[in-house]
Order: sequence, then C-alpha cells, then structure tokens
Amino acid sequence: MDVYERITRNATEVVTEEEGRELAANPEGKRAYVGYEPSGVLHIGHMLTATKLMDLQEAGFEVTVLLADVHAYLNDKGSFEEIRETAERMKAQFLAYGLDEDRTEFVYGSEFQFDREYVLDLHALELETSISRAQRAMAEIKSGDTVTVSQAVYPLMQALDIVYLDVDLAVGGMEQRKVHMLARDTLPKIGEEAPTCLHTPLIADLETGVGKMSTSEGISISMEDSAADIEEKVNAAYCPPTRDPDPDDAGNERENPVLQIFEYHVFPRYETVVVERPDQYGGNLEYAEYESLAADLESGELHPADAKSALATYLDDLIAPGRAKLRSDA
Ligand code: NAL
Repeated sequence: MDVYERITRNATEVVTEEEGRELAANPEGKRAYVGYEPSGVLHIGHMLTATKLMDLQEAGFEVTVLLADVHAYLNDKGSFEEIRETAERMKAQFLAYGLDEDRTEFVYGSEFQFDREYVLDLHALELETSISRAQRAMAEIKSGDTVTVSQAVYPLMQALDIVYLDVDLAVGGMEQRKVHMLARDTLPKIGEEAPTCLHTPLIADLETGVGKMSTSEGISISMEDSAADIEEKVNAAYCPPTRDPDPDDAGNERENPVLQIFEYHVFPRYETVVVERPDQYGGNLEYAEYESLAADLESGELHPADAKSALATYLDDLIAPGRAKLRSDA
C-alpha cells in the first residue's frame, strides 16, 4: 500500500488533499495528533481514530494523544479531579488496543494550557472569533442543552492546542470537522499556520442504521463489554441482507453498521477475515478485503446472521486486551 493510501484509507476527507500528499511524500518523523475528552472507558468511537493512528504509525508518523482534561471540564464532564483519574485509565487502554508504545506520546492538556503565553494567545483567538462561529463549531461536540461561555472557549483552545503541540496532522472524527475548519480560518489571523486535518467517518447507530452511534443515547460498544455483551449488541444490530433500498424505507438513508464496523475496525487489523459456517450451510468463508465481504452480503451468499456472529468474534478479540487491563486496574 502506498503511503498516501495508507494514511487516507477509510478516512472521509483530508483537508486539503494537496497538503495530505505533501505529508505522505515525507512522513518519517511527522507528528499526527488526536485529542480525546477523557472518559474512563474506551468506546468504539475512540477505537476508530486509534485504528487510524496505527495506520499513521505504520506510515512513519509519531503520534501524540492529547488527554484533553481541561476540555472535558469545559464540556461539563465532571470535577477536574475525576477527569484526571479517568484519563490515566484511558491511556492504558489505548496501548492495550494496539498503539505503538514507542511512537505514542500522551500529553495532558492541563500541562500547557495554563501557561501565560497560551492564555494570552487564547485571548487573541477570542478577539478574532464571533460567538456564533464558536457555537456552530461545537454543535456536534457539546453536551447539554444550554449554551455556556465554556463551549465557546472550547474550540478556540482546541485550535490553539494544534499549534502548541507542534502537529503536522490533526486527526479526528467528522464531528470535529467544524472545530478544525475554525482552526484553519482563525489561526492565520494570529500569525499561525492552518493545520492539515484528517477526518474519520462516524458509524451509524447500531440498532437503526440511522444517525450516528453515540455513547449518550442508543447502544454503543466499549471496552467494558463482555464477549456475551458484544454478541448480544451485534445480534440486535441493523443489518439488511442486501443494500437494495427497502421499499418501506424510501428516501430514508440507512447505513449498515455491521458492514461499517467490518470496514473501519476489523479489516484494517486482520490480514483475512474468516466467517465460520457449518458445512451444511456451505462451510467457512474467507475474505482478504472488505469489498468482497460486502459483495457477498449483498448477493445473499453471506447471511446477516453469519456476518454478525463473525463480527462479534473479531470485536471481542480486538477488545479483549483492553478489557483485561480495565479489570486488572479496577
Ligand atoms: C480534541 C479534543 C479536545 C482538544 C483537542 C485539541 C487538539 C486536537 C484535538 C482535540 C476532544 C474532542 C472531543 N473535541 O470531542 O472529544
């Protein structure tokens, strides 16, 4: 796989493609960076960007994971002390999930965000940004219904972090896109460079295939799940046997979350994927790439129940080391 292809596989977009190609031409020693609001347990959204970080490490990038403790505080996720504790646990789970320990640096936001120079730069960004722009950037990130001043400060700090951590590539889910666009527009106004950004897709709600999977509503998968939990959740997932439009579903764009998880979580981590089937149903199927599995589901060669059972097995295998870590730390 060529470097640009590895960097961008399964990504929804790179802003801009030209900047992405420049990075790909010379990736060794470049730094990519993802920030997470600490929440004690890794969930499938964290795992999706983590898989992208592994691609980047394989391409030669160094990775910084920002444990965004101050951001979580600004987003009403608890007391600062609680947040710090959950961040420690999260770090161990990221490593257990497969990030390369020698090429991953973990940084707490609070290590540098209270420095005088940082705070003054933050105020400079505040001067350059309208309240409505900051508010719009937060639409898909903020928790709670009320709009608070903290939510306007949040995206500006995220923009500034990209500068302070000296990052070549900012990585995040599509829900981070507006914050990154704000960063690209605003940082040049205070004399800083616009960051190159890479965005990963959002996985649809597991049960309905509509909207995005979320930890706050609906069903999510996390490192706390037992093998039986995963099996139960995957079995209940929306997975139509074909991608043909359902006549009852006209105009309603539904994704197939089972296929999405195969594509974004499983295939990037395994050379081949085996779907076990009893001989009487045709025996095992083996796939070297996602597209052939999706095609078989569409043609009816692969039954949704068999696809789900395989997915549950692979997800469990991916989660097992982090789950063990969680339990031993508890
Ligand atoms: C991500 C978050 C917070 C600060 C960041 C700084 C730089 C790059 C990425 C960052 C957390 C993220 C979330 N906004 O929604 O979890």
